[in-house]
Amino acid sequence: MELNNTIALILGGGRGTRLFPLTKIRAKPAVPLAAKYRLIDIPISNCINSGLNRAYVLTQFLSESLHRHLRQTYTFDHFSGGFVELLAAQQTVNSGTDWYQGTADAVRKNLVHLRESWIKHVLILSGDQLYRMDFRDMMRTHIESGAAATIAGIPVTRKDASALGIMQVDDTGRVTGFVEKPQTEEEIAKVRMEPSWIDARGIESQGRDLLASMGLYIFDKDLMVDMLENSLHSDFGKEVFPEAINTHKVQLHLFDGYWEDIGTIRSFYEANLSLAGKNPPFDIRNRHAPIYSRPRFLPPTIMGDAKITGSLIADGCLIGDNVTIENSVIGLRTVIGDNVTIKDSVVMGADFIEMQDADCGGKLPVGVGAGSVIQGAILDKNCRVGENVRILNEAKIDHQGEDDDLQIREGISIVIKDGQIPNGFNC
Ligand code: ADQ
Ligand code: ADP
Repeated sequence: MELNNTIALILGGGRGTRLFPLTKIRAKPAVPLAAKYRLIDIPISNCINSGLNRAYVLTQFLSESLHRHLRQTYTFDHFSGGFVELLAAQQTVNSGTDWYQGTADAVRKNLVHLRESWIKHVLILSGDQLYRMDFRDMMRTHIESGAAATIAGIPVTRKDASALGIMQVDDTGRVTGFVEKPQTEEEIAKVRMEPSWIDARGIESQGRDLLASMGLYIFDKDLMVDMLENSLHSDFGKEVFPEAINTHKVQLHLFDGYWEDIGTIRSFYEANLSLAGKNPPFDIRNRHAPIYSRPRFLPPTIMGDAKITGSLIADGCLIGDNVTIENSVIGLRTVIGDNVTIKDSVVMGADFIEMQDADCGGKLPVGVGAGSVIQGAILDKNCRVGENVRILNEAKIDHQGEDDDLQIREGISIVIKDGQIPNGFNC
């Protein structure tokens, strides 16, 4: 099933509050993931691996580093017609002064880019999920069912239901009911499925009696344009989709692989760490469907006498002696001094290699200083953590001062990008 009359619109993030402070000074798609990627690499890689090489990324802010990342990573041979382009809310034509209100509004303000007649289908993707999907399968479901819109769905338990859109479908897979983020048992009861329906489709339900929307949609372009132009809907999940199931045929595309929404600090942290073990639920070493990122010319990691277990270590790192790294993700160009212990942490690394004799202008050197112990933390890029620092959050206190270099959110200590933690600091 070719996707040559389809365009992908990747929703790159609204206000970015749930991932704050990682989104404090960057657009959400540019948030580093799994030691050497960025969030946006996941949906774009899925597109490319599905033979779809025309995508727009919708974000709030025109971010120079995101722009550069996309430009330097996703360049296509000009005979292929492929492109990945950033559309930033602050730049839209006729968008007035109000920036994106919600996902539907973000797409509405960019309809001008969908005018070309070769575009028959629009694939709407989220920019903050970790999964691998061949969108050709989804398109097959869409075409074979003759639906006007198709939505990807995954079986979930009640525990997960309150953060997701939950669908009910008939025997043919046509969506007949939908509740966005049900909070009560009554709401859930309205859209509950018989587990046997899921089992009959070759997927073991294992106690999962709900079908969650993955926030991935294929729309016939004309329907989508019509719905957006003739309504004030601001959100796909809350408004466009519920209306579509009443007025058109909307089909479920059932999926049962690994899929995680990584739009909150905790889910982002846990998804990163889940990749670090021996048998990760999401395989970054899949040669048939690789995850792409910007090619870099980095030296190999240089390691002293270190003990590393269940961790990902990216290129260009410098790791000292008597270092212990356990269940952690160590990003590009990370510098770790002697006698350091890092456990259950995501260290994003640095944007540059700081020379050993560099004059840091009074700042501490970039990286984690000798003798420090870091546990349960996210260290954003270019952090300067001093010597004998202890970041353990033993008291389990949340501390959310927006401008502070160290913040604790959802129980996770976060050192913000370019943050500095003085020698001997203990938290
Ligand atoms: P949410 O993820 O809560 O639920 P939403 O906040 O609308 O929905 O975000 C969807 C995607 O769009 C995210 O990737 C987000 O970053 C991005 N986004 C949000 N506002 C944006 C804006 N103004 N401009 C550009 N991008 C924006 C949705 C569905 C649920 C479904 C879950 C699955 O509404 O039904 O279950 O996704 O994760
Ligand atoms: P990575 O993806 O390798 O972490 P980035 O794309 O974020 O790297 O770039 C890291 C830093 O390097 C940027 O903040 C910027 O200062 C610098 N940089 C990278 N590429 C360029 C470029 N083409 N021109 C200018 N500066 C660049």
